[in-house]
Amino acid sequence: MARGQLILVEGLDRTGKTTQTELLINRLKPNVELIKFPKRDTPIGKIINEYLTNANYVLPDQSVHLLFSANRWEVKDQITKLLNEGKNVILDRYVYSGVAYSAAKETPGMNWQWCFAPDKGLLRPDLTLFLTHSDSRGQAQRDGFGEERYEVGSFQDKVKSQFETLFDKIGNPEEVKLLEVTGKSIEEVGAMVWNQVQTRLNCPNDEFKYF
Ligand code: T5A
Repeated sequence: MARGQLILVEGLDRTGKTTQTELLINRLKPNVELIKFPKRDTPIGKIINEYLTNANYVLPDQSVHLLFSANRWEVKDQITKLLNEGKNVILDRYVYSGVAYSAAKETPGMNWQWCFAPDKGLLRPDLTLFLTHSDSRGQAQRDGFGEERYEVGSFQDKVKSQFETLFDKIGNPEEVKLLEVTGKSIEEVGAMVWNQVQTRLNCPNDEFKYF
């Protein structure tokens, strides 16, 4: 049996990742599974959730970074099993978010290389869609923005810059597609996403690749 495809939807906060992954799941049902990172229902995920939602919860930047990475390693075998069973797996955030948000803090010693090191060996997606925008103020006006720790406009600009560095350094241009969402409706973004996913689904499945 051919393995499933690993498709990642990345982006800044409130760019519509969850909206788009849900649309994708509906299109690909029943042969699909969604995994959202951080996966907040695991023991490690519960600590991450507390950190993100409680501004008074103190953790060193290094510790929280390693927790986010450990949260991905917790689920690696589950993802591999699903793909081997022929299921397509949609990821909502993954390694690139892990590196970009931590490196954007500009904590001494935590450059992108340091942040990337613990994720080396995780499965590399067959397709990565990065939802990007040219105006962070537009995202800040969307429902819910500002409720969690990293949802601050100036920080989001640094995160965006880190994502761009990362795609340049560790992203394969054949696998990473940047989708500009500024001023586009949910349906318009959905059409761009589906176009890329359909193209990928028509490609033959090859060997697993790893970061
Ligand atoms: N993080 C994450 C790390 O620091 N390290 C890591 O390793 C990982 C994995 C939580 C935080 O954790 C950080 C990054 C984050 O700061 P999260 O749970 O994914 O990560 O949090 P959010 O990015 O905030 O994700 P959300 O799910 O809340 O936002 P989405 O998914 O980008 O946006 P979505 O789809 O929920 O849409 C937001 C609103 O916009 C509307 C929607 O209807 C909704 O109201 N919307 C649109 N409106 C107009 N036009 C469009 N095209 C729209 N698309 C959506």
